[in-house]
Amino acid sequence: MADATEQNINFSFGLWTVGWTGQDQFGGASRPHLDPAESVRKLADLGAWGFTFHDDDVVPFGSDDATREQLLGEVKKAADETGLTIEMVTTNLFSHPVFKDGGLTSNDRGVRRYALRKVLRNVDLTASLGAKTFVMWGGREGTEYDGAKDLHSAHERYAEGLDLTAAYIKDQGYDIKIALEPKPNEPRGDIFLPTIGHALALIAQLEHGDIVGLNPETGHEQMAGLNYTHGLAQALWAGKLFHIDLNGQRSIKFDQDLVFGHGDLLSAFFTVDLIENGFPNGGPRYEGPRHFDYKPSRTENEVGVWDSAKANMETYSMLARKSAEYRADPEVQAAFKHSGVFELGESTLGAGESVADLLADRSAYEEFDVEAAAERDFGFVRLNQLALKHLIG
Ligand code: ASC
Ligand code: MN
Ligand code: MN
Ligand code: MN
Repeated sequence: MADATEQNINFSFGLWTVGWTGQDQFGGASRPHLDPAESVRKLADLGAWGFTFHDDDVVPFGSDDATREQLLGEVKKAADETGLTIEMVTTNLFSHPVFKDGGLTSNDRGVRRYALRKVLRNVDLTASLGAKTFVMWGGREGTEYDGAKDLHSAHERYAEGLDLTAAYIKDQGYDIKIALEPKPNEPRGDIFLPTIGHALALIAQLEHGDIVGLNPETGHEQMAGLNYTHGLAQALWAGKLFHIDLNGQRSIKFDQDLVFGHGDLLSAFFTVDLIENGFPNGGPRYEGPRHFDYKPSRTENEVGVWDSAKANMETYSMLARKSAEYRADPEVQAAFKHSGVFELGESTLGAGESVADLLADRSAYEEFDVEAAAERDFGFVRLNQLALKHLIG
């Protein structure tokens, strides 16, 4: 796609996205199966830079080793021929009924050991393909009933599984980072690590948390009523934004996995603004691929599959251009200044100032004119309207 190439944006897609056949809770597939290697070629034609997959997207669960080698070989060949980068690999610990009570946190110890073996096998695969990110979405890690698990043990086992995986990566000398993907619910009633914040808190408790970070998905945060851009910001601030899953979601309901921007468009604008332009006062930047994890709606046939894949890149590219213009607009910069956006970048205590100095500073409290300060107009509405004008004006 001209736009993606022009702006040199590294767009990437999960093979399970375009490959989704439309099977849902209430009905069977509405589209035929797509050959993964063919999808790679098609994504390359559309202007994508890379792709990702779950083991089971390419190699059906239970395949023998020869079949596995053959099917992986076909996808590798497609990657080589098209120049597409395999940037991330992930493990399916959710489809087979053996994982119905979870993988790393199943009450069944045999299932946990099996899940860990499946994960480690895919860590080896990730390394052999040269991918740098290993995503772990614990979709079945959770409960429907609060009494179904010892919830303390569940967190112990989750941490154990993650630390063992991270330690294995280090022991093997692999250049791979783990990215955890939070989701509040679906398919479980309540999933462990429901939000970015929960995942960050768990990572901080790990022994090998230095190579464990996040892969936040737009819709997963929005399903919890949370602000995706704020979540990305906190993950960046913590040095933990390793990967992203971009898509669209219309408020708190089932996981829609819409095209990026087809949910909350203004939120998508600010997501792109953060990713492409960084924080107004500088700071850490997201350097990874612009990865889409969406589902072409069940109403579409193969035409709609590729139209929707293109729509993700097109929407992102349009928002990238519009957010660049927004930042470059002198009126916006003046509005930032008026609103105190730059002022928030200044530390609250002055250079060399101590708490004792603050306590001694009468102008900070005793003589501070709270009434005058309370009268300040921050101009946030005007600033937001400027964003809207750049977005749709
Ligand atoms: C993933 C991931 C998800 C789920 C979902 C599977 O690996 O990031 O959000 O699996 O896409 O349908
Ligand atoms: Mn989703
Ligand atoms: Mn998902
Ligand atoms: Mn996802």
